[in-house]
Amino acid sequence: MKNTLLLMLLLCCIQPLRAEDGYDLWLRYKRIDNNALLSTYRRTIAAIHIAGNSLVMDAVKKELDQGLNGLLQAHIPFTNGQPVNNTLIVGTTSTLAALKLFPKDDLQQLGTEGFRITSRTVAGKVCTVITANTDIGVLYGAFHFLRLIQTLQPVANLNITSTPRVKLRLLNHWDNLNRYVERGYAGISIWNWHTLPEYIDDRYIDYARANASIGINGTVLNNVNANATVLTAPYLHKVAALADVLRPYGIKVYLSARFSAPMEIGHLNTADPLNDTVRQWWQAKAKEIYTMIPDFGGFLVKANSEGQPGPQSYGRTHADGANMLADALSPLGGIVIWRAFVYDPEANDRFKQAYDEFTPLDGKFRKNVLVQVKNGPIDFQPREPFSPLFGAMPKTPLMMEFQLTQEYLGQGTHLVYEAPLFKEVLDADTHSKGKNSTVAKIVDGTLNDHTLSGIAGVANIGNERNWTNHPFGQANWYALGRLSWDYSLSSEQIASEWIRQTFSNDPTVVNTIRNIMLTSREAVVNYMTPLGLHHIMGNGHHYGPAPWSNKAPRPDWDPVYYHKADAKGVGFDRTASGSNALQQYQPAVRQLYADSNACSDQYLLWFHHVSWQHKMHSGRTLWNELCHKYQEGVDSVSAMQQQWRQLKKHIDPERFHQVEMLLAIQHKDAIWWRNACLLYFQTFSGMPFPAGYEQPDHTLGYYQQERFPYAPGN
Ligand code: GCW
Repeated sequence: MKNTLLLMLLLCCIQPLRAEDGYDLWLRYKRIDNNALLSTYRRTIAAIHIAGNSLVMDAVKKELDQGLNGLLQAHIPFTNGQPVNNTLIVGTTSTLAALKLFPKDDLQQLGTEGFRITSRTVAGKVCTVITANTDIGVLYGAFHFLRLIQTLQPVANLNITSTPRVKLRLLNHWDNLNRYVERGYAGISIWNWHTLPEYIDDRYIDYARANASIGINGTVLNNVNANATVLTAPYLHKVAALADVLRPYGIKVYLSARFSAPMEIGHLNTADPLNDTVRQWWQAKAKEIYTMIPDFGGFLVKANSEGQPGPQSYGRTHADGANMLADALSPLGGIVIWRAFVYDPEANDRFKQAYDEFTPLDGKFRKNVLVQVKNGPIDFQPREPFSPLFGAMPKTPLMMEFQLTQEYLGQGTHLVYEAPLFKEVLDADTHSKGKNSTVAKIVDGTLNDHTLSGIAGVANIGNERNWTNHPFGQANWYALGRLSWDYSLSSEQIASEWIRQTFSNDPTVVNTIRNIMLTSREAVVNYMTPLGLHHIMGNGHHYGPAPWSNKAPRPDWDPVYYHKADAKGVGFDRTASGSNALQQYQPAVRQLYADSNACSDQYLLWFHHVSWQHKMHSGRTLWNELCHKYQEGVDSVSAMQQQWRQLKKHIDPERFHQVEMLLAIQHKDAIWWRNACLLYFQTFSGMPFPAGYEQPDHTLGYYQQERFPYAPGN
């Protein structure tokens, strides 16, 4: 009897690893599994006092309630009166004014979104204060405070001040109105346009919470390959309903605007940006939007790119187009984000196109226009040098566009942690105003004194239960938000935070997963496109390798255009003897890349066509180095698998098994990439695989005849 009782008691105390479906993202708020810390936290937060009434403050209250009750497994009372000892006091500088906590000017530096969290004595009681100039700042502070607890940080003696470095921190959804997501690998769109505006899916609210928790403050709801229907009244009502849900979380909505909308839904016979009727149409449209959505963010525009309409169809420039929309939006407080993703099949090097088209327009855009530039000159490859536009348009605020959805990075089945990629670009020195003119300082506006600044991530979110399909896709969403808020955070720190909140604070779990994450980006570079190869993926779907492809409707959609392999060697000569794209960089940057013997391996084939016998820094020939790198990529994935397996007893079975299966796909794909690419390049190099290397198990012909007509996202 006694034994049975003991056993029952024991069973109650053991917390089994419950199946988790990933829906809660990094906001799981599970009980703190460190008892000593748990009691400390409980002691430090004995009551909560929330000052202020608004939808935002309701969200603050709800989140703290849910978060603290979950993490501390204690019901913490809300108080209204004088603070007692260990009260968490939460409010704005005005709602807390009576407590005379801070000298007035002291908080001005927090601006409209920053926050402060301090431990201090209030009316003789030891308290923790979360404050900001605005309700939204308070919400960000509340999320930060919850993150401290979730990641087991001390919450006594706090003195934290935090403000965002970048003003617009946006997601770009490439979601179509029929819910198909272009380059989406996580199901269909979360926006259920058919049931809006009446039906508000809980997911919209959880989406808002997740974004607010990492500081994302805007979302472009629809694809840049835009459908004008979203600008019609019935759809604007749906957009307004989403705006209402997102507003209490500080998230503004934006729309991708189709440039030819005046013709398609306005029945005009032109969309010429200098035509008065067209201009009036956009002005009226803007007013209509703002009557429904008073805090509407503005328009994102893809124009004269990949078949999209634009001002050039009327002999006008990108600036003419952007300014027309900017003029319609500026009296209402809206902005235009005009994309610089343009390229022309006639040009001799796609690399150069955006720079050639946009730099002459520097200084010609209205004050409420940002030009949004992809991180690299081509298209979201595993590794690209920074786009030469950064540093070349000092009079224009340039917004960064990263891609969270892994179009060229293994899509929904490969584990690739992108923070190191983002950081590599942000930290790159453009030398545009002397040394230390980093891309980050251009993007945050400080280098050229712009007040508008922004970073966008092409969303990897869909209606999959866990949002991103690959559980580790969530980390890229998380990293985008955290880095947009503060790009000085390290990839390691962001990974640790994410792991602790998403999986566990157990040091074995944190260290092992962080290792996996931090090696994953270099792994994908190595097994797909080492040494500066780029864009050699299958046409259209962009999933697997197809370096042999040479039959696309446009030469610049074909891999052979980018690698230029022949009997002499491989790589794209972008020096003075080739396309001279290097000329678009400052001399100090040019110098890094101009000499094929000095250029770092990472960028070698981006800028040079080098012989198969070329001597690499390692002492190997280029051919042997290529073999070595592809193998290294495969080996890294094996190592990732091995490390993951060690976590079996530490991770809930559902997510453990899911990641295990996905890593197996990634490993198989890495081998596929290695074999297909090396067999193909071998037809030019004519050199044998180095001794001891795994030999391909199929012929080149086998890989070439494979077809993937139903690859997702295409
Ligand atoms: O990367 C390419 C994609 C297109 C995308 C385009 C863009 C939305 O293959 O699907 O279109 O870039 O960024 O506009």
